Amino acid sequence: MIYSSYDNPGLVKVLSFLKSHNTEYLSGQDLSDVLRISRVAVWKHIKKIRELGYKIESKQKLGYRLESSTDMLLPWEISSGLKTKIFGKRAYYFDSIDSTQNQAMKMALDEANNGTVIIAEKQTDGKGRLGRKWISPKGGIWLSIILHPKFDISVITLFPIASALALSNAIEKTLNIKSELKWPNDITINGKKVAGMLVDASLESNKIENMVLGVGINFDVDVKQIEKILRDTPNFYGVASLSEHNKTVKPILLVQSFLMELEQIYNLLSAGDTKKIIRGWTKKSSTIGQNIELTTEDVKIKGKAIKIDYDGALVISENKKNRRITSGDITYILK
Ligand code: BT5
Repeated sequence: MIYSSYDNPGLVKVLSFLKSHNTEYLSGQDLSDVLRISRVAVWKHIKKIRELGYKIESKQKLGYRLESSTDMLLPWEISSGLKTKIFGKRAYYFDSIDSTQNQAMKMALDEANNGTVIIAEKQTDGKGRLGRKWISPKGGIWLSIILHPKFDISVITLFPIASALALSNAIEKTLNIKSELKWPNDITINGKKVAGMLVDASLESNKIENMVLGVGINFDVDVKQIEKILRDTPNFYGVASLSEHNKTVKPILLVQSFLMELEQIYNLLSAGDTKKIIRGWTKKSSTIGQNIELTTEDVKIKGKAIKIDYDGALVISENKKNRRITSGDITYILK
């Protein structure tokens, strides 16, 4: 099942009208008259809206009333009332997909898709960095955003770090949950991973042609089950789910808040204002000041994490010498 922002204009019209009049009952005839569609069409749309998980009460002689919204992250729910200029104005929803990242990368060539969101209920082949697996059952938020950035290639490595800050801010604002940022791209709660970021970019002659940000958020997942699958995988250090801390907020609110925070941070990056991002990240970071062991594809370094640089590189003091590292995984050495 796939839905896009362009599908179902009739359904969206009926739904919007029900939403804006949810304190009263509207008869099929009212809806047909106001929206200028046949009564049969109204009935078909109501049936479909219900199938999508919205609760609609119907009373004889009175008509229909929208009781509650759906939990599905449908395109029109993402864009509805979204206060961004570009991000999330277009969206595609998949009930199941191999990886939203693969799909987004295919669509990224088209400049018109700048800001488009691909979101899935579950992924059958979710990807982490360096070809790793990302476990993506139903209950999580798995999305990719297509971007045609204007910022300089020298700060591209800061982008996933900045995105993690945006998501952590959104989690705090909508769910009132405090999270930590673990270099490079992880978000943790009490030291366990609740979200991860991944950037795939297409570069040409030292310019960013297009870029896809992949974001995996454990919104309401079975932590124990995922931990069982992951125990022996690289960069595994425990799994957290937002639902362990707050069960009352709908996932759509987090998605929208994230898109707003991300657009703001993206605008800062585009304006070259990286200092604000670095300050914000450092404040929420669990990494800076820690004794760490950092593993990259070819080296292992032990030292103290000092700061992140203008491009997101981690500066580590090793035997009193500072080293700049741009990628890798870290573990904290607790003394
Ligand atoms: C990441 O990689 O953290 C990037 C995750 C990006 C996932 C999103 S979902 C939407 C989009 N579409 C995709 O196909 N991917 C993106 P990395 O830092 O390399 O971490 C990978 C490691 O995290 C794995 O080796 C596991 O140990 C662990 N892991 C896998 N699934 C997890 C989960 N659901 N929760 C917590 N940890 C997980």
